[in-house]
Amino acid sequence: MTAKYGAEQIKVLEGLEGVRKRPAMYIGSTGKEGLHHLVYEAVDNSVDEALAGHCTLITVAINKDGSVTIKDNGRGIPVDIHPQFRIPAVQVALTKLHAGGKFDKKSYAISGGLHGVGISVVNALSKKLIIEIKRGAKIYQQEYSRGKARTKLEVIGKCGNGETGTKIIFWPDEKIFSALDFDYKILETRFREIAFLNAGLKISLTDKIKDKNEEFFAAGGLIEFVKWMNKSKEIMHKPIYFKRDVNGTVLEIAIQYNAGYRENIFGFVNTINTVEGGTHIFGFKTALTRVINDYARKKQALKNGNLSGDDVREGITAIVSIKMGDPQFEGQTKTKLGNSEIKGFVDSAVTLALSEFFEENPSIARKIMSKALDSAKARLAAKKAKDLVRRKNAFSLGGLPGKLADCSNKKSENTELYIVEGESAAGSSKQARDKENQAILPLKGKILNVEKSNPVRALSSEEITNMITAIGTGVGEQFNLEKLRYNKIIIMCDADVDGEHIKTLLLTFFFRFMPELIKNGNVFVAMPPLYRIRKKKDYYVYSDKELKKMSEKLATTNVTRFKGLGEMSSVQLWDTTMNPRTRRVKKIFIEDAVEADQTFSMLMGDDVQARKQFILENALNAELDV
Ligand code: 0RA
Repeated sequence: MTAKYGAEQIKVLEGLEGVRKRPAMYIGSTGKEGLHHLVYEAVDNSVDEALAGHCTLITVAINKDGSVTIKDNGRGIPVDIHPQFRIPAVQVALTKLHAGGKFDKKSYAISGGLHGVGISVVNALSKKLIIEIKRGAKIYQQEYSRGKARTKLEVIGKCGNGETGTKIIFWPDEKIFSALDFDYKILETRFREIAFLNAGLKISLTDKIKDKNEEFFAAGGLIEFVKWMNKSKEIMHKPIYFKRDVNGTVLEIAIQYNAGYRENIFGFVNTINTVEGGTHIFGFKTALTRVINDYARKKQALKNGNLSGDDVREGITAIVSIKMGDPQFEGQTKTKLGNSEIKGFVDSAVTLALSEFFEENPSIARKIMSKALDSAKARLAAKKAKDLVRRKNAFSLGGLPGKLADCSNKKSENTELYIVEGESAAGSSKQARDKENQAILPLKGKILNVEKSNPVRALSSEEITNMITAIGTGVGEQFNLEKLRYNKIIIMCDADVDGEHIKTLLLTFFFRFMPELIKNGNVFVAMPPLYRIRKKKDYYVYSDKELKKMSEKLATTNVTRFKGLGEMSSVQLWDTTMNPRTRRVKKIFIEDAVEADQTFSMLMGDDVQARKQFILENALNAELDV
């Protein structure tokens, strides 16, 4: 090859050097999440090929040697010489940043991938990558290392003329990643979601280490998705489904109400879960409220006033999926759809389709309407109850709960609210705390299981109203993040079974009533030590694994197990669990919204069999990571 080739190559490689220098900018992190992001990025390219209508099967394998194989039956990445770069097009895709499938806008109108950085990022962050392409009756292969081609693209064999596809095997670079093990469960969740969102696309996942295999396939697409989400709930009707395609923007919606009280609306844009919502969700909610109000008025079931958004969404499970050309993602985690034209598009499409459905299915329409009317009645009753609580609270300090030991700093920036289980622990933590910035709210044992009670009952429970008032944001439609009174909400419970249960009840409350706080990163769990080792000075130990290590290191067996927080002196409590410089706290985040919803329903709901199964499967990693 000539000097020209070399020069182009250098320009290209500079781009990937940037990826290696700042990997987190491209894949979020270099931990477990980032590692799995490599697989998503590669799979997204195959999903794009499916969205374009050319691919029906994607197979993914976790291999014994630490690599992952992603294979599809699409058209195969083009191998002809790229006119500008004078190297095979596939090599451009693998070595040029942002060159994924998207460099050819004519080929792809729609494209997934959260960061959309493409397959070159996977290449840059792999110590080795092999690509194999079947195209034009030939099999091509090329090998890379850390973003650089190690071989030229070679023909290594023949195949049937109609046989096309792309196969990538990559070995993540241990110089980049702190974690190198792929987790079957994490991949499984995402692939199930992709299969539901792309009716007819089959994704096969194999773990050759654990010897596990599963195929994800949903002929019914979103209809199966809502059924799956409602699988442990009492459903009210068969799913409502419609699809609209206007100038290549495709809207698909599935709705199924259940007998519960919760709202479960999940939005997806080009198969990406828009956790922060956006214009598509806004348009959907607006239309839903309007159609149900209009229907109720027409049936003379609603004389005065209106059903609120919360009323019409009680017990709803819905998926709003949009596939579109140029999505603009906004928000903290870039998961909020910003395109303003989408709001009106979804609003009018849903208004038309849903009113038509109601006309044609009066018995379903009636059930949904009655549920919303019931909810409105309960809402009025709850308002009365809340007013009562508020009046009661007005007698305590500035409307704050009497049990709250507030901090003196009134700005929320550096302040923390400790929610503490038990009287004696609350007592020591009040002595231990930094009064300037740390507030203590004691809890009387177990709070109500909000998963099993209706919102009216939940919101009239004293422990729960105390928390809501102390936190300041309100709940539901009135939730306002700007009113948050503390920067960190820290749940502090004993490190025993009861403590775990209370922790789960509290997390369930936050997940159902203030999910925004979790999404915004304000909710934490304190990690009190399990043991103290006395040897000249005191050492605190936070897990059994650590205990083994420490006792070996200190050559000692002089060990005290803490039975509960209340047993610690205020000095010990401060040193181990509350001092921001020395304590450990765990930030709670929602890895996958659909999965988290299922987990909470199952952990706290009525399906005993499912809960048993979950506990059996998860007994070893009993940590609650939502
Ligand atoms: C650009 C153009 C064409 C296919 C692809 C990219 C493609 C990329 C990937 C990545 C993973 N699997 C893929 N499959 C296809 C189409 C070119 C043509 O017209 O045949």
